[in-house]
Amino acid sequence: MIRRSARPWLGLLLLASLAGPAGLSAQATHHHRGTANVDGVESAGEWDGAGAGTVPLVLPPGLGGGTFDVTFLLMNDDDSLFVAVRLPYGSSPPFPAVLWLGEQVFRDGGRLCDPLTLIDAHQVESQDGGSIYWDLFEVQTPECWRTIGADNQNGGTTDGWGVWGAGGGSTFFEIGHPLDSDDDLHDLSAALGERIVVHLLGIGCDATSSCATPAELERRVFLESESFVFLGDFESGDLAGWSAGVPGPRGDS
Ligand SMILES: [Ca+2]
Ligand SMILES: [Ca+2]
Repeated sequence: MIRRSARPWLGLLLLASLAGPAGLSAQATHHHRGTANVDGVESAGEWDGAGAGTVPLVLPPGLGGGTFDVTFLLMNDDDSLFVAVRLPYGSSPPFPAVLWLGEQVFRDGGRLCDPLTLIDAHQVESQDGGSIYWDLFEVQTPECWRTIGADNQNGGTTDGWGVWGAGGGSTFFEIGHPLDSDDDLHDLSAALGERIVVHLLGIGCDATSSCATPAELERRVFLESESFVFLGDFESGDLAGWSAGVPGPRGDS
């Protein structure tokens, strides 16, 4: 029997504590286009069109410890946004230890603590061999105190999919969700011309609830014309640095 944990709250609290401004470094913008099969398997060519960002992850002692570089992947098609990460732990840990990929998306250039920023959050967890997917909903208050809960417990619906799979000594996590669902109150529901922020977290927590140092990455995403999304490859920083630029051809990297 798979035991659900209260991990979404822990994950989102960690996101809140870890997020913060970093140096703004403008780089070229590119399309990152593709459709993932959200099955926990990194199939040949599946993520070739994705944008990528590599950051360090430290696993806690109960998961073997060690520091690893992990790579987050992001891409979209006309309907959905897809994210993925491969974590350096080869099996699903026993309860209460857990591995997960978390994603938060903010509309209209919102930031984590901006008042009334609607945050659509998704999380897929590996625990006891089970795959647990959450579609979560948050609203910032002026005090940066968030209301957090599952969409389907707050009058909404669960959108998207999240699945992990193990093999070759590592575990691959994939999430896909609509760019614009019918659940406007709780979901991203982003329109062309808007800018969004994608904040990603890859994490392993052992049975002592030690989570060591999660991998964390933030990307700004521009929803451009003709249903293309392309990433402004900036780390977090001053929103004044946003610029759409001119997208390159599909497959540019
Ligand atoms: Ca896949
Ligand atoms: Ca939803």
